[in-house]
Amino acid sequence: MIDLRSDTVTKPTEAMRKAAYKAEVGDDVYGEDPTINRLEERAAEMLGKEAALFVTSGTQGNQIAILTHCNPGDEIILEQNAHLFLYEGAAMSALAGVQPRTLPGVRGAMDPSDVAAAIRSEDIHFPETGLICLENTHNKAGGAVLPIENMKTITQIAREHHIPVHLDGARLFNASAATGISVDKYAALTDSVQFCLSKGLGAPVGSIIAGSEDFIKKARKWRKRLGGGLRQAGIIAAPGLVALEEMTERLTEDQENAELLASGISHITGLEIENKVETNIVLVNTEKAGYTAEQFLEALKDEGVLAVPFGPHTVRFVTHYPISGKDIDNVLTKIQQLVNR
Ligand code: TLP
Repeated sequence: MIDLRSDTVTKPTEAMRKAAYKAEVGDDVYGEDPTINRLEERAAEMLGKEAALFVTSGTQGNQIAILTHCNPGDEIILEQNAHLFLYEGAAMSALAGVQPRTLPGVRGAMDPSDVAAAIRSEDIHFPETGLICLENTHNKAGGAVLPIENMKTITQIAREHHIPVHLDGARLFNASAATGISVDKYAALTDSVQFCLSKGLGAPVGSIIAGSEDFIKKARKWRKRLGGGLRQAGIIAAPGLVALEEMTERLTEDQENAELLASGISHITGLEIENKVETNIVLVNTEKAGYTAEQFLEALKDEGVLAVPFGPHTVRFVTHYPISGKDIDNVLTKIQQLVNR
């Protein structure tokens, strides 16, 4: 099987497994796990933030950020196809007691004037605008990179209104690989940031949230409240350190493979590429080939390729370690055979 369902399916490298085996550990609730401490320090340094916290998943990191920034009854402004809105089980409402205020986006980017207009004024009837969330790269928009100018304008508006901004940077390193803009430049624009170690960076588990010392101190307490206090978890943090040291540079390969896949598919009659491929995600429309997404995926599975549905006629492919150019050639041959049938 060639598994292009997500970059979450990556398996830890040899170096990660060795690092896990050898990791020095301690009780992290007491702040005594040296490996977790090193991972948090290194991540904070790379992002140019005062402090960082190792959390179990991107969802946990995003939700802890919301719980830390907001009060129950607040409203959060975010793009209408944000992962936080579509794919986190309404956790922001279930856990933090906040409501989402979604705005349309172009390739995941909200119009700054829409954001300004959506900020609540002082009125006894209104919720408070507690947070603005951005997502870079934007998953549902097909791995689109949020333009840094768009981020700057929105964060400027937020600052004028004293509203914090959180960045769901699950794939921030992919954005950085695509633009050459370092992750700390993106992170400098927002009060908090979450990125995943367990996607394209290949670690088996975990995400990082980063922000000010004060933010992370409160976030650490929220993680504990959620039952996310870790003990001798250096064994899962050690692969995260390897991910940061050894796996960021190679993300350009995933991008090249995504471009290769998109270019090949664009020559197959009946299939259309829906997104401008900027990072490691390719969205394919199957309607003109006479397939729903589910039918196409079923047939593709019989050919030995996995992907996921992203709409009634949209299929998402994600390239990741260790998928090679040769694998992509194989996938293209299989897709061609499927469409010929
Ligand atoms: N995305 C997963 C699925 O949940 C859809 C995927 O396969 O792409 N933010 C963004 C932008 C994400 O894409 C994801 C995961 C998360 C947050 C949540 O991360 P995890 O899965 O670690 O909770």
